Amino acid sequence: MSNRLNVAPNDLSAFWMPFTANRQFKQAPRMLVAAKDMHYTASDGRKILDGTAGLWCVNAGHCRPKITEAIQRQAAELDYAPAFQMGHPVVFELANRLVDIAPEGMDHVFFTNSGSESVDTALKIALAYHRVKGEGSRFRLVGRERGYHGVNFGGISVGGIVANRKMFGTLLTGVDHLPHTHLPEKNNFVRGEPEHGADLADELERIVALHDASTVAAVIVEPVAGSTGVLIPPKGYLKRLREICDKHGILLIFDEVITGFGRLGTPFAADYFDVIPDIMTTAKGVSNGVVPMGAVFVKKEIHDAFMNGPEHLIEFFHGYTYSGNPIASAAALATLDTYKEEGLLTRAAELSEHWADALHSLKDAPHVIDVRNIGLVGAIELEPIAGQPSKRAFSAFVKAFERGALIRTTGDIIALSPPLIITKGQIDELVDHVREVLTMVD
Ligand code: PXG
Repeated sequence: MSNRLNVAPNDLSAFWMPFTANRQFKQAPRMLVAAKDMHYTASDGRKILDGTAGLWCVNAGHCRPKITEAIQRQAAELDYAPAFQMGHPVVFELANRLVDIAPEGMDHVFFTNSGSESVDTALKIALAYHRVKGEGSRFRLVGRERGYHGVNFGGISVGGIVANRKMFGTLLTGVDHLPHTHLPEKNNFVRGEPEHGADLADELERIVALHDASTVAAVIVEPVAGSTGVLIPPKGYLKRLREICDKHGILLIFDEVITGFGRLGTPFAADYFDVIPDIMTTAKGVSNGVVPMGAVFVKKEIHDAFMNGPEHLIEFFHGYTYSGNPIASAAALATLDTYKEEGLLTRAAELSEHWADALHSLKDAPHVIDVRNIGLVGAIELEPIAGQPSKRAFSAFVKAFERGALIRTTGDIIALSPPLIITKGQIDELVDHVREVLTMVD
């Protein structure tokens, strides 16, 4: 039996931290204790410039008063309402407000609590949609190498990150993967969308030819792959995927968990690339990361296909205890208000030239082998230390934190995605931090 009284409040051992080198972290913890706008406060009182919007989610910046007040008000008024066979007004208002800013034709929203749940929800909607239409033979799902679609079983099955998959058995069956689109030898140091690689979308034709279109339900891709190091789609690639899906009756799912809510300078990446998917998964920025929430957008035809059976029967056997939770919904409504009042869903477009100039000024910094950018996302790829992948970038991350900037690394890639309220001066400051730590690392 544990003796709780003997456990110091700052004992770090009980918490098994997610996606973290637990033992290393606990020897030298990096603790955040407060946040405001563009900055965190570390436990030693230092201000840390947030170069990553938390984990790509705090698009409106930290502790914004409107959002804080909305959560406080909602918690005092209606804390929780059952999500099944019951409703509350805030979530209906939120769904309408989301549809208002969604790409044309995406008229319905299914709520979840995270990106991972949004992805698994979208995959289930796709499979069930074909079945209710009498095309139940369409059971195959197609993802992409280097794709990240969260950590639930559906998401890791269509995802393309080896470390996230290899420990977990057979995963979903009937899944194929498109090749990733990262072609550094052809596209390095390009600003925005790269020229080469649109033809990689034609690999979908090969997969369809192998299995027959009548077995393929859906293709899921991140419009811009975030987690695996900001892989920007080659010019024309997403349009080509859309055409091939249309030709074969396959649903196209965009995973906009990172790209949604203004990251590219448009409300969604679908707007940026002018390619409208059939289903769109979101999370993170929908509630500014403050209260967990995810939202899956679907086209009217997909939703309506479910609405055909007897009216007293549940149409879709899926949902979460916290789907559309009142407090998360209130946080999301206040988030949308903040985005609107401050023009944040398009602000990245105004900043993107300055952002690109600042990032590409790192071209000649030590170890840099590529720089990529789009909207307010950027990546600086470093030459790995021979035999020790990830080490150089991770030590840049630690040094940046010590010097007062939060950056994110994946492998030997530094990924940057600041809150959309960042100023030009703060962009320069963030990039100066990166330049400086690159001179300090091995
Ligand atoms: N899809 C995409 C495209 C994502 O980026 C998820 C799904 C899963 O979301 P949840 O809310 O279940 O974590 C994500 C999450 C990183 C990083 O550093 C990226 C994510 C999460 C944590 C870290 O790149 N993306």
